[in-house]
Amino acid sequence: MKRWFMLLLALVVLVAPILAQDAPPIKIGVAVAQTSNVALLGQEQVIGAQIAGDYFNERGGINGRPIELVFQDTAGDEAGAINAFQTLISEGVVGILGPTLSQQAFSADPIAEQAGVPIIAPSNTARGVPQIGWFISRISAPVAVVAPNAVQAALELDPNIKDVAVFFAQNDAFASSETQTFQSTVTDAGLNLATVQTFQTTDTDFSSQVTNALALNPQLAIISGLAADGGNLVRQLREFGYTGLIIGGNGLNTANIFPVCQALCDGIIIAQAYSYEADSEINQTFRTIYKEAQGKEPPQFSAQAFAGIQVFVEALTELDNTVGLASFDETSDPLGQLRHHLNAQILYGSYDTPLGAVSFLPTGEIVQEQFYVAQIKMNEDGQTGSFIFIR
Ligand code: 1QQ
Repeated sequence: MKRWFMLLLALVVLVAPILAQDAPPIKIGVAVAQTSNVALLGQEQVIGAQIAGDYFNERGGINGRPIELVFQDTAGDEAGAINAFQTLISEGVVGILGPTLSQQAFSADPIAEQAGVPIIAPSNTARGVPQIGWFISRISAPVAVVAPNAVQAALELDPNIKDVAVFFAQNDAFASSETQTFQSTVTDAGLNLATVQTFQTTDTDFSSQVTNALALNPQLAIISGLAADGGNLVRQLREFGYTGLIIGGNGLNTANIFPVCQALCDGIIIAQAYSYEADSEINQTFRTIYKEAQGKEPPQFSAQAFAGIQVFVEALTELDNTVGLASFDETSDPLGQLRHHLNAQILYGSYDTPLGAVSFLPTGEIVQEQFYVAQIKMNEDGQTGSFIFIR
């Protein structure tokens, strides 16, 4: 009896990986901005997700069963994100990494919630995103905890800061959320919030906002917008003669702003939810792969996308180890059941990612320990530069 059992066990152990390899790949959706102005941010997410897809498949995928990343461009608006989500959901993905903007998440996430599809937000940092529903989690720490670090760093660089000019894009949910955090951090630090200037993410001319603000002689300017508008605002602040420190929010957190503000990007301070210097094994592995492919240090948005795919892969693997992914095939709704249990597992697990050790609150909010601040250093050529960690 015992011998038979051992033989059977040996057979299962030997055959299961072979069967797993024959099983179709597990599809994970990636819905980020590959076109439009928002692609300045989304391109970095595509790269991070692709690195994760290759890396985890090389290591055997989900217990021998490969994953397939299904990319769907959201472009930069709500309609694009909704379309991408709907397409991926009907293609049978087990979950979706996306969208790029909080502004898009508030429209597209309710569709995933309704369909019962786990979402991991790679870069949705506005207040309220995880609260959209049970299926919505984020791997991108909220501006409320990340952004204040930039103000502290600015005060360390220039203790004489007293008057602050704040700028924000009022047509963007993230920028409107981030500016609230910046404004309360400024007043809580006993600084004078000299002026709050508004703009649109589609604006290219900021001369009236800049003129209004510079009339008040601020020593610190804080910008909450996206990459193209934010980069142009930085450029115009400098062109109009502003010499004080500039903090850029998360929307400016990419080397893709370098072509926009060029040499005038120099010195921008940006809080970070990731550092390529973090010395964990997984981060140094990710950093090496990224550097070999891209010839530069990995940025936050790539690291967050990698970490999001990693969470899907590790949660699926754990689910396979505990109940077995094949067991869902015996239910009346295999994909629906898998999606539901996958979401529960995502929330339950903890993950050693390039962002550090992360886990989730029951709401889907990320629990992350370490935050940083970087400052942009432009090279002599005025075209290339890097993010130097100052905190
Ligand atoms: C958000 C963001 C964006 C600026 C990241 C791409 O943080 O929309 O929430």
